[in-house]
Amino acid sequence: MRTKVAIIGSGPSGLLLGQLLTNAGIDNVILDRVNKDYILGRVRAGVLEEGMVGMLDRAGAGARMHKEGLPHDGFSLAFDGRDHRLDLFGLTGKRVMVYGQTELTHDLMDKREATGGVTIYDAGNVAPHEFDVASPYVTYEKDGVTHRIDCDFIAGCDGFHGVSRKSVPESALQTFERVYPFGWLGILADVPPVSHELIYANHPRGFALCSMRSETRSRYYIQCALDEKIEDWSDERFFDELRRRLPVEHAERMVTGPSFEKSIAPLRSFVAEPMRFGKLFLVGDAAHIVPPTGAKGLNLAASDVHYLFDGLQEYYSEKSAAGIDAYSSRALKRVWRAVRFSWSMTTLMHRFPDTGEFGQKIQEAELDYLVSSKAASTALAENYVGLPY
Ligand code: RFL
Ligand code: PHB
Repeated sequence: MRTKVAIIGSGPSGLLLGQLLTNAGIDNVILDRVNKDYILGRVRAGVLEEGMVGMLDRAGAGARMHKEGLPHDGFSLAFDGRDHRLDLFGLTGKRVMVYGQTELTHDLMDKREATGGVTIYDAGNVAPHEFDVASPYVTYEKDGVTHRIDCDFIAGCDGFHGVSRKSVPESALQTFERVYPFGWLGILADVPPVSHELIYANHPRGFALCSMRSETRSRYYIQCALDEKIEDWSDERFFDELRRRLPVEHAERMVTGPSFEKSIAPLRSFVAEPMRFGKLFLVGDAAHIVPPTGAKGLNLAASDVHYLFDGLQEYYSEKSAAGIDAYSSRALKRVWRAVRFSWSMTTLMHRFPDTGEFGQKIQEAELDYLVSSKAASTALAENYVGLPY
C-alpha cells in the first residue's frame, strides 16, 4: 500500500490530523494497535480551548460539540474555606468548552468514516522505518501477516507509550521530565455537578477538582498517594474525602451516587526535543505530557496538529518545505509555555511531601494575590483559555 502520510495512533491527534489532510485531498492512513471501542472507553480530558474548538470545526466535526458541549465563562479557585470565581470571559474575552475527549474522538471517528478515511485498528507491532532518508515506510501485523505502507511522511500520534518516539535514536533526542509525587483519583458518576462551573480546590488534605461532562454527569478528582489502591476507595469514601476538601457550601450541596468509572492517573511533565526527525513528526502526547491541572494536554495536541497540517499543506500545494521545517520550533514554543503553566498550577494547588504549614500559607497567599490582582488574574485566565497559535 502507498499513501502520502502514514499516521500512527487514532487518538485525538491522529484523527484530527487525518481529517484535515483528508479534507485537503491529501491521502493518509491511520494505524492503531487497539480497536475503536477500546479507544472510546478511555476517559480523559474535558476542557477545550477555543483553538481546539476551531480545529474541530475546521475538520468539519464540530456540530455535536456546539449542540451538547457546555461553554464556560469562568471557574472557581477554592482555598482557605472560600470560593473565588475567575471570570475568564470578562478578563480575556474568551471562554472554554466543556466537552469530553471521548465525545470528541467519537465525532472525529464518525467524520472519518463518512469521508472514506482508512483506519487500520488492531494493528500489531507497528513500526516506522527509514524516516531519516527519502522513502520512509511503516510496517504492521494483522491476522498473522506483515504489511508495509510506503509514504512521504510519518506522523507519530501514538501517545506517551507509543513506538514513534522510541524509534528515534537516543542520541538524537533530548528529554526533560518532572514526575510529581502524587496522582489523581478520578470518578465519573451520573449525578448533577455540584456547581455549574469547575472548582479547583487547594486544601491541606490535598487538591480536589469538580468537573463535569454534562448537566447530569460529574467528573470529580482528588489528589492521592501514588501507591493508593482503587479497591480501597469505595464511592462513599471518595465522596467523603472530596467533600472535606471543598468549601462547606459546596460540600453540603453535593449530590452523591454510584460511580461507573474510577481510575488513578500519575502526574508528569515531559518534553522530547526536537519534534521532527527527517520524515517523522512527533505530535501530541508522543512528544510531551503535562499534568492535567491546567487542562492543556489535549489542547496542545490540537496546536501541534495545526502547525503540522499547515506545513504539510504548504508542502503539497506549493512544493515548499518551509512549514514542515519550522514545525518543531513553532510547536515547542507553545508546548513550553503550556508546560510552564501546567507545572505552576500543579505546584500551586497540590500538597507536596514538603509543603508543611509554611508551604500551605505561601500557597494561600499566592492564591489570594491571584484572585485579588487584576493583572495576576488576567495572566492566569489568559493561559487557561489558551495562548494563541
Ligand atoms: P492518545 O490519546 O494517547 O492517543 C494515542 C493513540 O495511539 C495508539 N498507540 C499506538 N498505535 C499503534 N502502535 C503503537 N505502538 C501505539 N501506541 C499507542 C493508542 O492506542 C492511542 O489510540 O494521544 P493524543 O492523540 O496525542 O492525545 C492526547 C490526549 O489524549 C491527552 O493529552 C489528554 O487526554 C490529556 N488530558 C487533558 N487534556 C486537556 O487538554 N484537557 C483536560 O481537561 C485533560 N484532562 C487529561 C485529562 C489526561 C488524563 N489522563 C488520564 C492522562 C485528565 C486525565 C485524567
Ligand atoms: C476533566 O473534566 O476531566 C478535567 C477538567 C479540568 C482539568 C482536568 C481534567 O484541569
